[in-house]
Amino acid sequence: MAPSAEYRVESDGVAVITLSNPPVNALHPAVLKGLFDSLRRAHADPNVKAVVVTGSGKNFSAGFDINQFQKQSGGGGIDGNINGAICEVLEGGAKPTVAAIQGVALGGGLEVAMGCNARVGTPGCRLGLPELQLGIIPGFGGTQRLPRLVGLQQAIQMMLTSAPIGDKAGLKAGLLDAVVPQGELLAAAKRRALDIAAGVLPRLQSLQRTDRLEPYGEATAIIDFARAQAAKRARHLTHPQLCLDAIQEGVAKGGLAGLKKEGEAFAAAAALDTHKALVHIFFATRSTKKVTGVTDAGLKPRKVAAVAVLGGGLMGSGIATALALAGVKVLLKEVNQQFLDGGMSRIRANMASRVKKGRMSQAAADAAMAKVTGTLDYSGFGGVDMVIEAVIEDIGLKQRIFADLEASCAPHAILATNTSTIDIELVGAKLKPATRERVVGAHFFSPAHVMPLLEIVRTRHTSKQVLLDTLELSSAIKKTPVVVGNCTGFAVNRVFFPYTMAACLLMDSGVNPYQIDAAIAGGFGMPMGPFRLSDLVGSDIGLHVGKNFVDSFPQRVYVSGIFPALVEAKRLGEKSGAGFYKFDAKRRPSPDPAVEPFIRRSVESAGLLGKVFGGKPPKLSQQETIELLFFPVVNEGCRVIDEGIVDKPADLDVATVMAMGFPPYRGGLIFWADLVGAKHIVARLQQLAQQFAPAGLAGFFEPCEYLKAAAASGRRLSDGRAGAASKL
Ligand code: 3H9
Repeated sequence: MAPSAEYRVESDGVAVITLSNPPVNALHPAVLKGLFDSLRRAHADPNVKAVVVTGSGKNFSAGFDINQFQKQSGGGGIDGNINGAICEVLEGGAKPTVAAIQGVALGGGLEVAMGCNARVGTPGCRLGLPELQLGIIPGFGGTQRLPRLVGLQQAIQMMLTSAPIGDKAGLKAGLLDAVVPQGELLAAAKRRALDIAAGVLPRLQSLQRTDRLEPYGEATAIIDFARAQAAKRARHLTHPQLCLDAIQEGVAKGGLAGLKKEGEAFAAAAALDTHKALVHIFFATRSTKKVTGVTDAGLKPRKVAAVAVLGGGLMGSGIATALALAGVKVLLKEVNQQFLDGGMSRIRANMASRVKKGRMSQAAADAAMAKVTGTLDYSGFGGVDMVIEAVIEDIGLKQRIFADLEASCAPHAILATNTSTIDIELVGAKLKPATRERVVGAHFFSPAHVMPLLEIVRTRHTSKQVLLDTLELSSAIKKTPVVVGNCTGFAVNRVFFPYTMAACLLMDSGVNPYQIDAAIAGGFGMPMGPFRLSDLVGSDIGLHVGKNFVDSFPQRVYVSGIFPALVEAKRLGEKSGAGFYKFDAKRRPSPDPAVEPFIRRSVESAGLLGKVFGGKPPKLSQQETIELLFFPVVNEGCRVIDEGIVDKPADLDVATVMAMGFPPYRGGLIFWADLVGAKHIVARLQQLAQQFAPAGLAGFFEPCEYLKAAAASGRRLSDGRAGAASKL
């Protein structure tokens, strides 16, 4: 159905304009033009007394069509003349207007509704201005109308957090004038519109209102506070400040001046790379569900209603929690009663923590908990649709378990392993060929009930149906899936192994690890630096996982002496109270002088200072530190693309953002690398390879063929490799 705004005049003299662009009635230019033309028609028609604007299907509108931002530069080719005029015509045209809101009214959708003289909502509707999460600011007058409808304090909160509010909060705030059941929406909106036309109700124009705005002094203080908060929370981002500029102008000089400033600030934000990166992440996150050859193969996903989880440790209990929260029946198996009790209480604690944080009610937590049953044997396994094995990383044990599963489960049941280090084909190696088709990796990230990513690892034998069903399950449990090929570390851990290694290489060259962490966290925007991350993961785990990469890719690894030394001294990180940092009782980190002798010995045994730097520790700028750590990561990411481990480069962007906290406003690893430019990355890696060659470490930096080819041809790394043989 082509995007449009449908127009009809009903017998009571109300013109109903329906925004129509399924599934969310995004405001495509054709919808906006349709709305504008319909409004002019209604205002000019003497038989029309009032106007109701609504949306087709389940939603009012999710705002401006974000696809347009990708098609055209500088804010999506927005027609400022029409768009500026729409709200003017809605608000102050010849006939009063009322918005009838069901589902979502977000961004431009809510701005259209705020342009109307009144708003009627339905239970469950969601209202918000989430433009900032796309790197822009509201551009249809939202920065001016929302503060005038709900007050500055709440309006700023809604814009800066991008979080929508529901019908009850909307009514309380004054954003909605009434909430009625869905079946009565249109009638209620029409009644209100006719009452306004008849003068029974006042015709309010939100841009003119001053009753909800805080007095000037208070308003200025609120804006100042918001500026400081935004600068602290998002120090790399300028668009929140641009949004506040527009709000401030409106407060100081009135709504019309504010609208003008909003237009300028919108254009400035839309020109930033941040906007392009965040729009890229918006679509990339939704496209990971579409896997070439799987989701387009004409198969129907089967519902996974019951799942057995093997192992109630940290991962197993987290996975069980995620499943139960989504209403999936869970059978949790452990080897003895004590371990089973431990697993069940971990799940209970996960639920309790959500209740405590106000993220769910006690009743909902109880209902979710009731979905979980404990067991010590395989007797109930014949009734499950899927098993997720989350026992310790021991290949012999896993193979024995999978043989038991082959015997105990129904022939359709998916047999998944949550291993992060073991070759999935080896796990299923001893099974019958038909069973091997049902074996897949379901790699959750810890804590599994919190982290949003699920790496679905396919082997050469995994069937398309099994992948499709696992994709379906991931949607059901609200995880973003990324289907990847089977290799050491799969996609995420493999791409990031050079990160910790490069950090250690710098430290072993004499650079202070806390300085490195500061450059990567504060400087680049990662949630924490590599040494702080190592303390979180545990140096024992890091050492164990690192060995896999040393075995798999010996030509491009750096092995520091620091990890074996820390493990031997039981400096395992946060869990043991000290690692690179020391931790207080509340697990807050601070630099630890006691780690210095370990670092000194590691520097001495590495010998890099003498071999590479002539005895003088290098003085690296923040930018040089970022490049030294991230360019080897980009290099490995390019290998992963080249080998067809991911379906498309954008999947790697989503995976790095969701699993590693790579800043979304940089667009993910490969998007960021394209902004930096393959040419620069290759030149720098070659220079580093040369510099570290005397220490036998040229291979660690040597750029791969994919990267070099992109640098030579000018192709973007995110274009993927033409004609690449996919492993998927
Ligand atoms: C704006 O309004 C700027 C203005 O201030 C002024 C400009 C001058 N456009 O997420 P889902 C698609 S900026 C185009 O899977 P859910 C989405 O890609 C906009 N497409 O479902 C997906 O397509 P596909 C401010 C959109 O139920 C399909 O709809 N608005 C848009 O989990 C279903 O989406 C926002 O930032 C759009 N605006 O969540 C709201 N929205 O099936 C962004 C969605 O092909 N949207 N699509 O993959 C959302 O937050 C969620 O999509 C929503 C539905 C809550 C609406």
